[in-house]
Amino acid sequence: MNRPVMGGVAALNAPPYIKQQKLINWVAEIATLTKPDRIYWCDGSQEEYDRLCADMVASGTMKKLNEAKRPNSYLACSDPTDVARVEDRTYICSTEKDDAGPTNNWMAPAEMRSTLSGLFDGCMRGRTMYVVPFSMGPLGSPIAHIGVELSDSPYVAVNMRIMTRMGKAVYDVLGTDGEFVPCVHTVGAPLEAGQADVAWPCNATKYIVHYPETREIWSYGSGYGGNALLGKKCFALRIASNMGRDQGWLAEHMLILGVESPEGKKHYVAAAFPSACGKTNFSMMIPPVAFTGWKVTTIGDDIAWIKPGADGRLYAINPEAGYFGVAPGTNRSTNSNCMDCLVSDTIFTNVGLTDDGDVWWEGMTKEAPAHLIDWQGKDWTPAIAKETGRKAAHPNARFTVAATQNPVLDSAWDDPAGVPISAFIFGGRRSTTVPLVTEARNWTEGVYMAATMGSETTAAAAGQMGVVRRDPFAMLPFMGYNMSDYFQHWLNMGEKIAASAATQPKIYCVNWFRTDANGKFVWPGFGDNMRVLKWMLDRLEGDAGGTEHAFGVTPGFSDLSWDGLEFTEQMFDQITSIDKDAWSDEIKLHTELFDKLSQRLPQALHDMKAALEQRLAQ
Ligand code: SAT
Ligand code: MN
Repeated sequence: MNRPVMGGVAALNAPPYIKQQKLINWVAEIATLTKPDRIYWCDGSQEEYDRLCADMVASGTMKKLNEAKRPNSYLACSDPTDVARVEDRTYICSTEKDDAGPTNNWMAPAEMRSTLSGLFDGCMRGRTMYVVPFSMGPLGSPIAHIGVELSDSPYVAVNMRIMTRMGKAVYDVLGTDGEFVPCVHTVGAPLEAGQADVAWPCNATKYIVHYPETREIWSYGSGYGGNALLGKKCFALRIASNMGRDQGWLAEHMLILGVESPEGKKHYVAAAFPSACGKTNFSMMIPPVAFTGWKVTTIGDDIAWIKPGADGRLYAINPEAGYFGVAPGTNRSTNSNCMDCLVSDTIFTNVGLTDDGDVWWEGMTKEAPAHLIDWQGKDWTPAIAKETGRKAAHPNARFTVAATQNPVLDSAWDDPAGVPISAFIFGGRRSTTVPLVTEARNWTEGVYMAATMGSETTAAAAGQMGVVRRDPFAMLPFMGYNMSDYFQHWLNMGEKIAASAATQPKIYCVNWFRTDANGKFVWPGFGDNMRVLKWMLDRLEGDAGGTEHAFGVTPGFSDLSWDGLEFTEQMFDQITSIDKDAWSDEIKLHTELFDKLSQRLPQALHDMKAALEQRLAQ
């Protein structure tokens, strides 16, 4: 094979519009280490996107969907061993182990660098290294930050174009000496000369590594989602949480939505839920028919960067530009706005391919197609599914789609100044114990609620599903430093707002997922979550009732609006009752968490827990 090499290193050919020598030197250095056959500098154009997709169709990585049914859309199916984030392979490599804290995997930076230099040596052989410049947040915004990802996966390059502001214009913002977070990614599957490629190259060995002090990301062996699209969890949460701690702002696993009353009063709220617990659905919610005149609009569906403004209030931006959402369960009744997003220009990953060249996943339509090719490339029929339990789509199958396709995109979504946050919502997936909604009586009580939140695990991460684990702030897999220091950072932020002229946002804890004796969800969820959201807004305005109990304020049946929904007081009781025995067990789990985090846990949270225990004992 004739390779365009210069002295054993692929020709750099940096485009003339790149003015930063440090960046060019870094690309050269990584190319020398990883030894790709070619270097390709992404410009972010539509032409480039179409070309890379066409190349991947030719190589078998993607299939083009039926143009008449789903224009300009593709399906990629991953290796069955590479389908979700790998939390046990994710590392925070701070100099001091205690700075990563007891909830993170840690390795000394020098040791990790030596492990990785072996793995990355020649890892891109036979492949192209894509140089992917991207901005998290509106280009040039004072809140935005820039990254450059070097990846040997064209799938990553095209997904990054949807998920971030990716392309040539980023270099103008960078100029000659602007800062960027260097992100190196490889699927870890070099090709020998003449060796045929596979549809989804990856490696059984995986490392997702962060150096928080030098703000670097190195990812090895996976091509999937948060493991590979490094702007998302790696940068916008793990690295950015470090920046936020140092610079006085917050990087959170939160959707941001706008909600406007019929009278035209508008609030923005940010809501944290673990992966695959409905953030995308909540952020695009369609209020029930009876809520005439209420409007919900989306700023973001997964990540929020939140900074104090000159007036003391907290202002949030969505650092992303697209949605990488869970496909299964998405349909016209659960999230019609999302279905509208997906009508064209979408990359689907690990869903089923119908006989007419369209996609299908569990829950998309009431009736399944009579036949399709499942995400693993096998024949699938409802009868086969019944017999074998095999799914058409992997439970963590995803769509990648631009925010601009969202019919309820908020007009301020791209505003570099961000939007003011009136309330924070924290939610877990709990079949028992935790009531539908609770309002914290003060900031510290809210931080306690968020810190002790538990949730049943989902398919978004490799590992067992459905086990309750503590997931503080829905950040457990995404925290870039010591969790206790992060709690302290939240307490500090609250104090800062209190010391300003602004009012602190209210803090709520919700649970849409309580089940009945048959294991069925009692709460209808989705659009009906508007009923809970309205109660919160009414509370903000000071005109909704609620009852105080051991750990906050919860609405009574008559405090919520039930127009257009048959929901009995007895059902309401099922999802709001506070069972003393269950709570005594729950507190034991708080104790377990606090024991684990004891080294740096803020005293305010110990005190809050002691007070709670006392109230529960009464
Ligand atoms: O794969 S991702 O990390 O992007 C999805 C998620 O877990 O939220
Ligand atoms: Mn997420």
